Amino acid sequence: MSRFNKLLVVLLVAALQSCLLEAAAVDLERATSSSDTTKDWWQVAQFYQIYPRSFKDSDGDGIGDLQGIISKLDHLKDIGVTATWLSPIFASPMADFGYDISDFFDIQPEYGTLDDFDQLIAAANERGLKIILDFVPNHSSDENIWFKKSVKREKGYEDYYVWHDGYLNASTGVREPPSNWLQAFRGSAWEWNDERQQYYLHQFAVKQPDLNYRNPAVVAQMKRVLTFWLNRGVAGFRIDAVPWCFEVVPDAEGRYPDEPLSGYTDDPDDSSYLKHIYTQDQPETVDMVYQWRTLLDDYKRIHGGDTRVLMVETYSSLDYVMQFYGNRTTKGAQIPFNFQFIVGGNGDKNNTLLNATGFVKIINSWLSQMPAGQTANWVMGNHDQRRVGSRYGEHRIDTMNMLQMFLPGVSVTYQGEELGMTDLDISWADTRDPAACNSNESIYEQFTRDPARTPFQWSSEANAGFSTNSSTWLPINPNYVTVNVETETAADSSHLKLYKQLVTLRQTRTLQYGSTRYAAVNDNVVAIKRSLSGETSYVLVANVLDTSVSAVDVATVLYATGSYRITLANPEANAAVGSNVTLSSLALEPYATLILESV
Ligand SMILES: *[C@@H]1O[C@H](CO)[C@@H](O)[C@H](O)[C@H]1NC(C)=O
Ligand SMILES: *[C@@H]1O[C@H](CO)[C@@H](O)[C@H](O)[C@H]1NC(C)=O
Ligand SMILES: *[C@@H]1O[C@H](CO)[C@@H](O)[C@H](O)[C@H]1NC(C)=O
Ligand SMILES: *[C@@H]1O[C@H](CO)[C@@H](O)[C@H](O)[C@H]1NC(C)=O
Ligand SMILES: *[C@@H]1O[C@H](CO)[C@@H](O)[C@H](O)[C@H]1NC(C)=O
Ligand SMILES: *[C@@H]1O[C@H](CO)[C@@H](O)[C@H](O)[C@H]1NC(C)=O
Ligand SMILES: *[C@@H]1O[C@H](CO)[C@@H](O)[C@H](O)[C@H]1NC(C)=O
Ligand SMILES: CC(=O)N[C@H]1CO[C@H](CO)[C@@H](O)[C@@H]1O
Ligand SMILES: [Ca+2]
Ligand SMILES: [Ca+2]
Repeated sequence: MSRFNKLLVVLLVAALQSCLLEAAAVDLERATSSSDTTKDWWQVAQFYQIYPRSFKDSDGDGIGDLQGIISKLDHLKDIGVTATWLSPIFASPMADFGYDISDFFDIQPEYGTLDDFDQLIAAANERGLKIILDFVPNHSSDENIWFKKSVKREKGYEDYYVWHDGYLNASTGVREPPSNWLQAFRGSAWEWNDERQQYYLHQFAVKQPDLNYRNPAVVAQMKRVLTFWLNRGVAGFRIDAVPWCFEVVPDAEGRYPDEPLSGYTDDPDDSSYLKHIYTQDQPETVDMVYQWRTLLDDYKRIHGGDTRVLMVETYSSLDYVMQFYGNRTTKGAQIPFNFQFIVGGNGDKNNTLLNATGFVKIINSWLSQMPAGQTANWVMGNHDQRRVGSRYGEHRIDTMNMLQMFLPGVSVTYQGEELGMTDLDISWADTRDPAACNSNESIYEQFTRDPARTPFQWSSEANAGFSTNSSTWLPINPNYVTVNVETETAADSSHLKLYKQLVTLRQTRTLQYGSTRYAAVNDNVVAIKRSLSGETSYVLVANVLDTSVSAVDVATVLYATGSYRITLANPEANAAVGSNVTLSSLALEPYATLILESV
């Protein structure tokens, strides 16, 4: 590589309405010589996460399935999606809805068969859509044959999982777990197994024993899993729960060290009670991801076809996350998920009051720390988080889609966000998520992930067109009568219509290759410019607060000269698409977001 991205940070001081505000304008400049004008498919892809259980039910059992997905591929194509990643569809007792895999080489019967999967790949290929699978490396189900063999200490499987005797407490005579480690879903991470007479480690639910990555046979086995699905035509993998893969090596006496208290909570069962310095973010985990990338690249070299991608799920600190991109000598994942819009701001639950400075901090955190030559990505939500409309406020649903599509790099949509689906409060009786079920009726709402997992809303017909069965695995959000694909497609303006326009806009050369400049103009207004020599420039202005603003100058911070007109607007803006604007003096209604183009 003879060129590197040049990062230029400019600090401006702007005097606004009698108070002095500091606004950071950041310019991300790309060299755009001729050899830099082609991008690989994934760099300009519109990714879409399908949560199969809630996408489309084809056989009336109230649960989404592969034939359901096949029947809706035309919809994905219609809205401009080019690649989709599926949450796990592998054989599983469903203790953690597919994140507990009993057979990594087979499909969960309620979702379909390997034949259905082959049909899905063929039908997707016909439409130019790529299918990416969720790879869950950290653990298997306790019903996996590997675990059963390990329990019996069968030859070759003795050390497939992380086993330990624990310790006999001399004063009480009671056996105690090897360390104070906690599982993600409340309580000890160690479970006693009567048959083997040892504890096993499970960083997630009891039914999700951790595989032992210090055993080369496990490493090789998991590579076989990847190759098996590559042979069936997948375009890559999204890797689940990466930070948990490796734990610290035990000391010479075989002891695992206790983790220190975090001070975040007094609840000793809550995983955030401890600082996870020995059970997460170990350096060996990064190297493992590099090895998986090598496997994908080797596969392409041998078998041809398009680049296979790796997407990495990790909520770790940014400097650790950035390591997954690779280092100077070794390639890593193309897409370490950028969760800054989830973990940044005021945290993962409620960003409804976040101001323009907060938004720009989030944007800047990724772009300023991303290594040179890499591609950014923007993930607003997923099946573990509250819906975007519930976290950022319903008035900002379009704004968030506009930001996601306008910012440089890969865009990832969680199913339903294109419709503006919102959280549904789920009663304790209807609660299914183990993270909530392991707690109790008075506190489960803090832990539940069910509200963002309700069935997809296809139409205003019975059961939202999701299923013919009126009893679905999670209840359907009653707002489906207006928030659904059919109604939003027919409407003059809707979240879905705007989403489709954004997908189209994203295909312009400016948005694919252009440089980016962004700033908080004042507490209310985020301004972003995308420009490319010889092409139309675009400017996004978003009033992210519930107060109106007038006479806002975005021209100065963006170095934007010339005339602009409105090309897209959310309904919160009282704006006529096609009309001219004066960048040096804009008026914006509460929550108004505009995309402008140079004329
Ligand atoms: C409808 O779904 C429920 C579970 O939600 C299931 O028990 C029932 O068998 C389903 N009905 C049919 C006809 O499959
Ligand atoms: C042994 O048990 C006692 C009583 O529950 C407890 O206070 C003590 O910390 C335990 N010792 C160890 C080494 O865990
Ligand atoms: C890059 O990562 C590889 C694999 O983990 C490691 O062997 C190598 O030393 C690293 N190189 C640099 C320059 O950090
Ligand atoms: C988020 O916070 C705002 C302002 O405090 C409040 O009005 C809103 O109800 C909260 N939303 C949720 C989902 O907690
Ligand atoms: C805007 O957000 C920033 C960062 O989140 C915060 O420090 C500042 O106090 C906020 N400004 C106002 C007026 O609330
Ligand atoms: C629920 O769990 C919390 C935290 O462990 C506890 O304080 C509370 O008493 C429990 N409530 C019920 C109804 O069990
Ligand atoms: C908008 O601006 C362009 C370029 O300055 C100009 O040609 C056009 O007439 C203007 N349109 C309106 C409606 O003012
Ligand atoms: C976003 C995501 O996929 N989270 C998953 C992380 O891993 C655990 C355990 O496999 C799952 O429960 C989460 O759903
Ligand atoms: Ca079904
Ligand atoms: Ca592990």
